[in-house]
Amino acid sequence: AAGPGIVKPLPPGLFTVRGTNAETDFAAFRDTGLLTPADRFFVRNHTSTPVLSETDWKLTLWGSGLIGSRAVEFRYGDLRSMPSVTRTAFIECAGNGRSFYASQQGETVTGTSWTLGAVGTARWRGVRLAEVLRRAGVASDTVDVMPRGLDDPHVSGGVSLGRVRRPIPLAKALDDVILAYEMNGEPLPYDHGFPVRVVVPAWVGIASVKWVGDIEVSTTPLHSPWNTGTYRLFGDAYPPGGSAPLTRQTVKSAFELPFQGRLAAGRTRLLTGRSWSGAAPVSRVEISTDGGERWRPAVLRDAPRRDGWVRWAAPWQPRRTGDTVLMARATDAAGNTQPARSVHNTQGYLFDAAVRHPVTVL
Ligand code: MTE
Ligand code: MO
Repeated sequence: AAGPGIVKPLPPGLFTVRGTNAETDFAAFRDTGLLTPADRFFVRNHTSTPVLSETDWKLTLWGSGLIGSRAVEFRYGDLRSMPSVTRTAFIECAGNGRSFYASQQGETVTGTSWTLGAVGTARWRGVRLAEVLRRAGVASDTVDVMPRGLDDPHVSGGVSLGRVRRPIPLAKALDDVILAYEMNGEPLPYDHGFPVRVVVPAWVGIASVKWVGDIEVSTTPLHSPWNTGTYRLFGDAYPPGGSAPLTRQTVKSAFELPFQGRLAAGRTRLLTGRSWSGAAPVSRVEISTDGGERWRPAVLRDAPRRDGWVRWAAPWQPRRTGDTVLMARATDAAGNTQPARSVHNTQGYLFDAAVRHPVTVL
């Protein structure tokens, strides 16, 4: 049964709610550690949060890629009794930062108008998808596996696109993908996929299917609206059919401050924020307090980490009163640096430019 959009409380001042989506206000990360508590974690629902029971739940693997094409079922208790893995990873919506295509670059894009808070980092515990596939018996010519959620079919423009589902290439599925049943040491909250969700570290959030109910295993490439019509890059810079389906997230940075925040002149203030990348650990962060004229290094407060974010800080003593623009730009260990402009795509995915963050010095 479908729940009422989002189940958990969304205190004002911590979230901005848009339909069945809730973005964490980045300033709300300021007093959190490396991990994002579940009650501050953003929610992106194409549908509505279903309230499921772990005793009724089962996971069915099926398709041409299973040996003898024989379907195999796993119950919640089966997963719980298998060897577990625990891993810290961010989940981020591919559209995080989308609003800046319009507000910063003057470009038109479609989709939910996120600022930078459609991201969170959690410690996920569950079983490796590779282990579940091994127990089910995967044929050697398998190419794709496609998890599907148990939430209601997604209706877009009056047309049902069916249940949320998106293929994962077998090589990735066997690498670091988790079927998670815990988030930060607790059973998954309803909004984040209870009883079991997929976690695909470093990839666009849509790959991490929540409330997973079945997985198609196939010897031929699989398609769904989430890897054909959306979650690819379309636009002048891309081929007519769009880019390949999106995989890894780009580099981003955000200040733990409200937009249009006010700061006192003459007082030293510790500017704090976070940076993350889907390609490699973030190794360097620079900040500007004059709209990008001059840059200086921020101090990293965490060791560079794969699939997580690093916290950083830089002291600033604003002298002149008036409006100014803060900026942060990160570089990852693969050499990706946030550019001055993000390349436009019509659906506004993978914004990676350094964001202009207006503040007022009083
Ligand atoms: N899985 C299902 N079944 N239904 C959904 O609507 N939304 C996806 C993904 N998994 C979605 C889903 C998208 S677009 C994102 S960004 C992430 O879940 C968000 O995960 P979160 O809500 O736990 O933050
Ligand atoms: Mo998303």
